[in-house]
Amino acid sequence: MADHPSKFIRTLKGEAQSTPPMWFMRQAGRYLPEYRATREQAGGFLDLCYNPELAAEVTFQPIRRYGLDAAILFADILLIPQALGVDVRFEAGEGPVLEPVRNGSALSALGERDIHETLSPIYETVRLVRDGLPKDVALIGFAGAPWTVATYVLAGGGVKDPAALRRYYYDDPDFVLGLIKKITDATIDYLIRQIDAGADAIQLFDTWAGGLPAPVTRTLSIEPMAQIADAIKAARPDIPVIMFPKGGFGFLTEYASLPSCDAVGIDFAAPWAAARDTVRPHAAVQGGLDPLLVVAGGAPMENAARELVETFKDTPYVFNLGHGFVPETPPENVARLIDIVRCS
Ligand code: 1CP
Repeated sequence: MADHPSKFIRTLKGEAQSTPPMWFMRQAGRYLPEYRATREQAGGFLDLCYNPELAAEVTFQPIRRYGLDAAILFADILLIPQALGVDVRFEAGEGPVLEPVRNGSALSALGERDIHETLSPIYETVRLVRDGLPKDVALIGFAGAPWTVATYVLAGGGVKDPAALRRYYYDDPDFVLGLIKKITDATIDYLIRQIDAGADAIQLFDTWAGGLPAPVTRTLSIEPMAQIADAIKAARPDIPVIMFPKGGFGFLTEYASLPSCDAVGIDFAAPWAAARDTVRPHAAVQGGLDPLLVVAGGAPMENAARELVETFKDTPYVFNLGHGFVPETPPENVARLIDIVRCS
């Protein structure tokens, strides 16, 4: 697909660019005043996710403001457990609260209902966004990787040390693998529907891939992500898959070498030149900039951005952060960052 209208998609397929394509994790979100206004209009965070017109609106906001190379569907990784029947709430200022699943009977109750009954508004958002975007701006669909989603389901919300939840796997591997399998199967169906509604690429977020012993990393992070990517490639072979295993630096070659992995997202702790040398020639690279540099702005941000572009010069590289924007990010620093990348 060397002739794809999107430079971002061509890069994921292995083409180096003179200026890297660019988008940002959490590019729609609380740092933007227009997002805060639309979220207010929607009611709660989940009301926003399930309202196709408003979710499409917040997906467009950073594209309108900055003219990026890709939009990312506005939704959340916790919609999958909700569609499987887990009670999910977002308390103001507190983050997600879930009804934990910790035993076989709670596990067997998951997925009794058709997940698409819950998720159909998301497919409508994808259609609205794809219809409204210029052809050269790609639309990224996404889901959480099964291990990251499982950490929220096991803990009943976000926790300080998600890697410690591996003890559930040591206590009862069949239970945890059963949970991972339900999440994996639902995620495959969900992502194929996103693609059919218009998503041009898929990103899997494994935010809590770090800090696990190597065999556990392979079993709980790499294998389920590989299964999802393989299933996507089997069903929709043209769609690139990006894997973002945050904290998984020691395993970048393993993720990158998976036959269905087109690109690997690197987090802000990854050493850039080493990431370039290990991931290439297996896959394209995305990301790496510390999101807190964009809070700071000025010379530290500008010098780091130039150095990042220079490190990945002449390789297929997508400019992005090493994790999402934080709410205190000044939007004008984002505009300056974009200028720096375009002029470097
Ligand atoms: O208050 C608000 O308005 C909600 C803040 C917010 C936003 C903007 C949440 C709650 N989710 C989102 C959107 C979101 N989440 C996107 C949309 C697109 C974009 O990037 O612009 C995406 C891709 C996600 C993915 C997501 N949700 C992840 C993986 C990526 C990451 O940031 O690590 C995770 C871990 C979540 C869970 C989640 N969603 C929201 C919160 C507060 C949390 C918990 C985070 C934690 O435990 O630290």
